[in-house]
Amino acid sequence: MTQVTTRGAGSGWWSRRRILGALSLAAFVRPARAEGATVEMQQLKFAPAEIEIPMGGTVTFVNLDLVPHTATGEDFDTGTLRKEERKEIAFPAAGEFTYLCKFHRHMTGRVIVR
Ligand SMILES: [Cu+2]
Repeated sequence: MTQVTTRGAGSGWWSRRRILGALSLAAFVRPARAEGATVEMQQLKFAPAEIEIPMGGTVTFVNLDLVPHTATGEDFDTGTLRKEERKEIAFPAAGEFTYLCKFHRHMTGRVIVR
């Protein structure tokens, strides 16, 4: 009785590990995580304010407001973007990159690169 229970728990642990392995593989190849993402600057906000991309991916910032904006972080800067202008930024390394607009410092966002 005790042996059966032990063996049962053991195989359950192994199959759980196998399922987790399959899940992480699925997450790795999942196409929903696009390599190129877009952040809109609209109504004095970044949308989405937080975005996750894979390592080596890009984020295109596009200004939909009448006033100029920037997306300025420690490691990158779009420079001034006027209405309808856009700038693509590449993120070759993993990490979390916060940024703001130099003209409207309450405008903040974050790019998470995994
Ligand atoms: Cu701005």
